[in-house]
Amino acid sequence: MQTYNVAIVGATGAVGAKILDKLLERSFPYRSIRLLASSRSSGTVIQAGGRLFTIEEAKPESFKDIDIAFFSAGGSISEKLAPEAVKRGAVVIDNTSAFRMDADVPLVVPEVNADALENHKGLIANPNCSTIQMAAALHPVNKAYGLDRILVSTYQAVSGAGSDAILELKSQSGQFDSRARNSASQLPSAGAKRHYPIAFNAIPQIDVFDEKGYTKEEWKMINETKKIFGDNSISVSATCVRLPVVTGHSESVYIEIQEEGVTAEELRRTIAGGQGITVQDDPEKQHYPMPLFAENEDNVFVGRIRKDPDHPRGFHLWIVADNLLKGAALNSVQIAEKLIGRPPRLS
Ligand code: 25A
Ligand code: L14
Repeated sequence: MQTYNVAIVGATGAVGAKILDKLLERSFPYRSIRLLASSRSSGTVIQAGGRLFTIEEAKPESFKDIDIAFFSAGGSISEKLAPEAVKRGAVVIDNTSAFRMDADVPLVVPEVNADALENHKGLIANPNCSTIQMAAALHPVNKAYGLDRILVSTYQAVSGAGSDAILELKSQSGQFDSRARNSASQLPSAGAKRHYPIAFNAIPQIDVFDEKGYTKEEWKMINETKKIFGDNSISVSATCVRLPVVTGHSESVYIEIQEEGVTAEELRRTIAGGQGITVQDDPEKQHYPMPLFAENEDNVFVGRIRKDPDHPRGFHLWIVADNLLKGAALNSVQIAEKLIGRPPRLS
C-alpha cells in the first residue's frame, strides 16, 4: 500500500493536536509524521498514540519530501508557508480562510463535494467549521428537494478561537460575582480593539465587521456554502454569535426548499440517510442535539426538525457538531483519505 510523509503546521494548537489524534486513530497510511509550529514550541515533546513526537519550527525547508501537509496556524502562516510546501511537491490541506474562495482551490466537505478534488493544483481548503456542519446536514435535503434559502444563527464555542480563548473562559467562569467586570483579552478576537468577557455572556461578533454590518464569519458561511454546493442561486444569510461553550458549535437553521408538500417526517428520514449524520429528534423524550454531548464525536447531529406553520416549503432545524473535529481536524483528515491512491496532482 502507498504510504505518505505527513506534516502538521500548528501542531500545538487546538486543531493541530486533533489532526494528529485522527491520523493515528483512523490508521492513516503514513510513513512519517512531522509536527511543526512556531519557534516558541520548537523542541517541545508531545505524546500521542503511545509515541513521542518532537515539535520543529515551521520553515520552507520543513516541507522537503512531505507528501501531505495539514495547515492550522492561522491565515498569515498559511499565506507564507503553504506556497512553499506546494512548491516542494506537497499537497496542502489548509484549515484557514486564506485560500478558500480562490477559484482554483477546491473547498471540500467529502460527503458533499469530493469530486471537487479532481482538479486540485496542490492546495485544498478545509471550509469554515460552522459552514461544514451546515453543509453536511443540508446536503441530503438539497439533493432530494433543492434548497432555495438558508437563514442561520450560530451559537459558537470558544475553542474555535483557539487555545487561549478556552483558557480565558475557564478562568472567567470562576468569577461569578465580578462577571460584568472580568478582564478579557481574547474575544471577540485577540486582535480586536475592545474585548468582552465570554463567561456568562453571548457576543454577537465573530471576526471583524465589514461596511454592510456583517462579520467575516457571516460572509464565510454565505460564500462558502454556495461554493461547496456549487450553486450561487441558493440564498444564504447568517448571524454568528459566540457563547460560553468550550467545544461544539450549534446552529438554528431555517430553510426553504423547492419542493412543496414535504412533511417534517419525510425531511427527518432524508436527513437521517445522509453520511456522517445522526438525527436526535424526539421532543417527547427531550431528545435533541447539545454541544456538551457532541464533544469528541465525529458525526453531525440534527434535531428539532419541524415545519414552518406559515410557509409551505419552510422548515426549522437545530444542527450541532464538534467544531474541532468535523468542523476542522476530522474533515481535513477525511479529505486526505480521499486522496489515497489518487494519481499525483495535475500541475
Ligand atoms: O487566521 P485564521 O484562519 O482565522 O486562524 C486563526 C486561529 O484560529 C485557529 C488557530 O489557533 C489560528 O491561530 N484555527 C485555525 N483554523 C481553525 C479551524 N478550522 C482554527 N480554529 C478552529 N477551527 P490555534 O490556537 O488552534 O492554533 C495556533 C497554532 O498555530 C501555531 N503557530 C502560531 N504561529 C506560528 C505557528 N506555527 C508555525 N509558525 C508560526 N509562526 C501555534 O503554535 C499553534 O500550534 P505555537 O507554538 O505558537 O503555540 C503553541 C503554544 O504556545 C503558547 N503561546 C501562544 N502564544 C504565545 C504563547 N507563548 C508565549 N507567547 C505567546 N505570544 C500557547 O500556550 C500554545 O500552547
Ligand atoms: O475560518 O472563531 O476556519 O469559531 C475557524 C474558527 C473562523 C473563526 C475559520 C471561530 C475560523 C472560527
